[in-house]
Amino acid sequence: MDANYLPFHASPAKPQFQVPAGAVDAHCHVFGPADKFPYHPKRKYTPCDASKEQLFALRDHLGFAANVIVQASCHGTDNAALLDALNGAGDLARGVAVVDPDISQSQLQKMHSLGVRAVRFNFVKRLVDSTPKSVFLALAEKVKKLGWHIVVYFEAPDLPELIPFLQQLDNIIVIDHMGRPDVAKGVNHPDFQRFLKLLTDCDNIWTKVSCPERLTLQAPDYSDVVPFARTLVEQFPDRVLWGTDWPHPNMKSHVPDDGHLVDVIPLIAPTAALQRKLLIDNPRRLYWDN
Ligand code: 0GY
Repeated sequence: MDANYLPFHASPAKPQFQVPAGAVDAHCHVFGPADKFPYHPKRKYTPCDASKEQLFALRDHLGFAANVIVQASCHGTDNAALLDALNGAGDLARGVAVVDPDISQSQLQKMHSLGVRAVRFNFVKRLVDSTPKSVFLALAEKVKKLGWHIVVYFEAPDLPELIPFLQQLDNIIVIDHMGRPDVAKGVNHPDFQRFLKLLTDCDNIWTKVSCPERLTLQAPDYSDVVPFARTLVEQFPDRVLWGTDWPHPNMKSHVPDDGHLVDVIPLIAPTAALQRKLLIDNPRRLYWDN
């Protein structure tokens, strides 16, 4: 693990908020263990190992019924750790892979049978070398045959440049971490209003109202992030997902307590109906009903 890397919380609190039965943690990762699933040679960071067993124990501790496990950049396009975790979880997990452009339909089909339902396009420059958009467009076409969607990760300053690309995709698109807004600017700033307009204009675009720990300027109090997530949940109740982002790679400010992250949910989804959509109906529709 990198010298300045902060390992995940060793003993997160039991949340005060009890998630409804069947709830899905729709954004989390497994890392290694490196002796079995080595990190990718081109990775930009080396994390602390975070095994499938540790993920499943956290799922149970927090009260979730299932996970969506997202391939992280430190494993590149080698999805072995992800597929191993999906295999170990059975019906209790689905996956988001990162794949090479020349992947065959039969390799994709095999991933599908293990629970993969999406590919991730990562535009965050500190995490990956850039990929031409034409390559991503071709991949999006390829996975459409399986009914897969696209998970997209970028940071707020990159949105204007990415909008035409996103509008060319007709798969369902899920944008990670609310497009990573600068919360100091407030929800009324043109940057976040641009993000809201994108979701208003394109009904195939969803987002994860996740990562207050990455976005806050006042850790470990996440109240500055709440208005952003709550606006999205209230305006687009059928197109939002929630996830812990365990094991929280590349945190610099603090180590989040996953129990406290769960306690943010009722602040961003204040009614039982909104909580049900966010935690059950939406992820089940996207990851389990196909
Ligand atoms: C996240 C966030 C990060 C890392 C990755 O693929 C990744 O390595 O997604 C990050 O550093 O912001 O979604 O887990």
